[in-house]
Amino acid sequence: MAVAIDPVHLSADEKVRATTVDLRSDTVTRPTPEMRRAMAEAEVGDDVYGEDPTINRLEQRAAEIFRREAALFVPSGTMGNTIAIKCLTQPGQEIICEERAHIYNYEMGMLARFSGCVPRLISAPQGILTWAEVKKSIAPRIYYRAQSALVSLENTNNMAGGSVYPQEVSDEICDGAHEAGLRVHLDGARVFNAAAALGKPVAEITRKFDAVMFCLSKGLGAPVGSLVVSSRALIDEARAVRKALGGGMRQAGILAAAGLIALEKMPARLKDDHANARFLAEGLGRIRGIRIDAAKVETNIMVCDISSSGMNSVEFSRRLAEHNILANGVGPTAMRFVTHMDVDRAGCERALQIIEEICRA
Ligand code: TLP
Repeated sequence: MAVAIDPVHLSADEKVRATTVDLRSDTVTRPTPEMRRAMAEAEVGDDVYGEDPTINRLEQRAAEIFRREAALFVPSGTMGNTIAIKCLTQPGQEIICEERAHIYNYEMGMLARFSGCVPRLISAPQGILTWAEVKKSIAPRIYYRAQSALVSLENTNNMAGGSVYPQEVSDEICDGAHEAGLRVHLDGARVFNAAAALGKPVAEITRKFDAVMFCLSKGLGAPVGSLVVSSRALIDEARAVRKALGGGMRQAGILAAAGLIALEKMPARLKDDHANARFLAEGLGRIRGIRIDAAKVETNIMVCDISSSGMNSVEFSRRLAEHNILANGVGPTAMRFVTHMDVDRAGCERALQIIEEICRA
C-alpha cells in the first residue's frame, strides 16, 4: 500500500513565516542564498585601517556607478544622512526640507543633535518640492536670522507614498540652491527605485547633488548598510565623522559582500516591486473603506486613507496581523504598504483578500 508522505517539514515558526505577507517595509527582506554565500566567503581586513578589500571594492563600485570621486560604507541610512549633513553644514544654520522628510521625522532629532542645525519645513503636494517653494524659504541675509545652508531632498519620498522627483524639478532645485550659495543633499534611501521609475541611471538623476546617501538594505535586499557618495574631500571628512559616531566597522567586508550583490544585481528587479505595488494599490482602490489614488503609486510604497473603514490604523493593523498580513500605520487613519523582493503577486492577492474581508466585516 502506498504510504502518504507529508512533503512539508516546517516548524510552527516557519509555517507562520511562510504564510506571512510582510508589507511593513522593504527593510524586512532577508539576504538571498547568493548573498549568504558571498558573506561566508568574503575576503576581509580592518576597515578602520582601510584594509578591508571587500569594503574597498564596494565603495569603489558605488563611486563608479554614481560617477563620483569617492564613497563611504556606513551601517545605516540614518548614519549616512547624519554624516553627510554634518559635512555640509555648520552649527546654527538652517536646513530646508519637506515636512514629511525622514531626516526630520524619523532620525531622532539628528539635525540638532549632531549638526546643531534647525529645519525649515515646506509642505508640498505628493512630497515633491519645487525651486519656487524652496526659494521662498531661504532665510534673508539679516544678522538675526539663522542662515539657510542646505536643501535636503528625499527621492523617493517615503511618507508621501514613494513619490519620485521628475529630474528637471530636482535639477532646478540644485541649480537654484547652488546659485543662492546653498548646498544640496539627497536622502536617496530608495534612489534606485526612483531611477527605475524614471528609466534613467542613478548617476544621471543625482549628478547635481553635493552628496547622496543611498541604502543597500531597502529594496536592494542587503541585510545591512548604506553608502554616502560625493567628492573625495567630502568623503575624507565623512570618514572621520563616521569614526566619531562609532561607525568604524573593522571586518565588515562580510556585510559589504552582500552589499555588492545588492548593488550590482538587485536594481534590475525593482520594476517587479513597482508592478506589485501598482497591482496592490489598484486592488485597494476597489475596496470600500479605503481611499487611494492608484495612478499616483509610482514605486514600491503606498499610503492610503482608511478613515471610512470605521477603524483607526492601530486596529486595522492588528486585524491584519491576526491573518498574518503585516502593515504599518503611519497616521491615525493612514496605512503604509511596501512591496519588496520577499513579497510576490500571490502575496499581494492574499493581502487584498484579507483587507477586503476585514473592511466588509
Ligand atoms: N525608513 C524606514 C523607517 O525608518 C520609516 C522605513 O521602513 O521606510 N531615509 C529614508 C527615506 C528612509 O525611508 C529610511 C528608513 C532612512 C533614511 C533610514 O534608514 P535606516 O533605517 O537604515 O537608518
